[in-house]
Amino acid sequence: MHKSGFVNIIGKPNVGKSTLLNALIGEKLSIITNKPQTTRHRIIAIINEEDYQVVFSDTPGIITDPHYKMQTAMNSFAYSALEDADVLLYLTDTVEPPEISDELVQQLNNMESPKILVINKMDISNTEQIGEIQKWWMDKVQFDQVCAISAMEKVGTNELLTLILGHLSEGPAYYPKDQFTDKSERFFVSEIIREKILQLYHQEIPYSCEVIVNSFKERESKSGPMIHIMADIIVNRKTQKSIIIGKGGSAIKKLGTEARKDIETFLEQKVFLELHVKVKEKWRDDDRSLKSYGYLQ
Ligand SMILES: Nc1nc2c(ncn2[C@@H]2O[C@H](COP(=O)(O)OP(=O)(O)OP(=O)(O)O)[C@@H](O)[C@H]2O)c(=O)[nH]1
Ligand SMILES: [Mg+2]
Repeated sequence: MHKSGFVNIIGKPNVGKSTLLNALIGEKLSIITNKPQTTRHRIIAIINEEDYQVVFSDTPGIITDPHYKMQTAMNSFAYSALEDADVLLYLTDTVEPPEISDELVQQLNNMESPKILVINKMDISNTEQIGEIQKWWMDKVQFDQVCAISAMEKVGTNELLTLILGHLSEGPAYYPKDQFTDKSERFFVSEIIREKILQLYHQEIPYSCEVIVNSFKERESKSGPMIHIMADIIVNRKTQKSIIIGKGGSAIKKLGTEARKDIETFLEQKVFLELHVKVKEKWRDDDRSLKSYGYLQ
């Protein structure tokens, strides 16, 4: 018998959804930072085995109070994961006080598919905190199962996978068995650059940036084949452009070096990375920009 299904991870920003996705598939696919709203798209990652295919979705953290159209689009990606889940993983942690809208409670309780409450970051929580969080959630939502894990330390993640497989029913492979994501190499390259922006810059800067890879070419160099990548960093205001660049170009140089190293690891190839900064005022509220950056259809 061949089993398959869509297993969708949702939850508030920063609870560790992307860390869990990567732990489940055993690869660094989704970017992870200690800043909320790191993930902006729905990203599919597939586990392919002879007798099953699990299609996981990582989603943006649900934003309670979206300020920009971009954030509304991010929420739509998260909510879309409620619609096609064969199994839903609702991820939470014990770090931030629990919070959920009545609307989402209702949506969760109306779902027919099994839903598992996953309490993450058990490495930094005690039993009492986990018990309290579990009680708070179980009073609101009728979860089928609860489990505590540490996605970062991969504790409890194998047991979670076993639980998930137990919920999957007989079905065909939805994707070719050699495919492990729905996103392109260009997408992951732009995500790696964005991850470095989130790590290296402060306050509003990372949230004002978008990264677009506009050229990706294999070339011969003296030291062998090399991928030449050109990417634009879009910022919201002129002042942000000079912050990204830094004094004498020092900040963007550091960004380029760090991003290139991780891109080389990801692509397993030598990379030449060229970054350009462009200003596009209020792009986060501009339909045309949002469309061309993949936030709107
Ligand atoms: N201590 C601890 N930290 C964790 C664990 N899992 C994730 N983190 C940290 O929590 C932070 C957020 O992790 P992400 O995986 O980016 O969280 P996310 O839910 O995908 O966040 P958004 O994409 O912003 O919605 C990072 O600093 C992670 O290292 C865990 O099990 N234990
Ligand atoms: Mg994420």
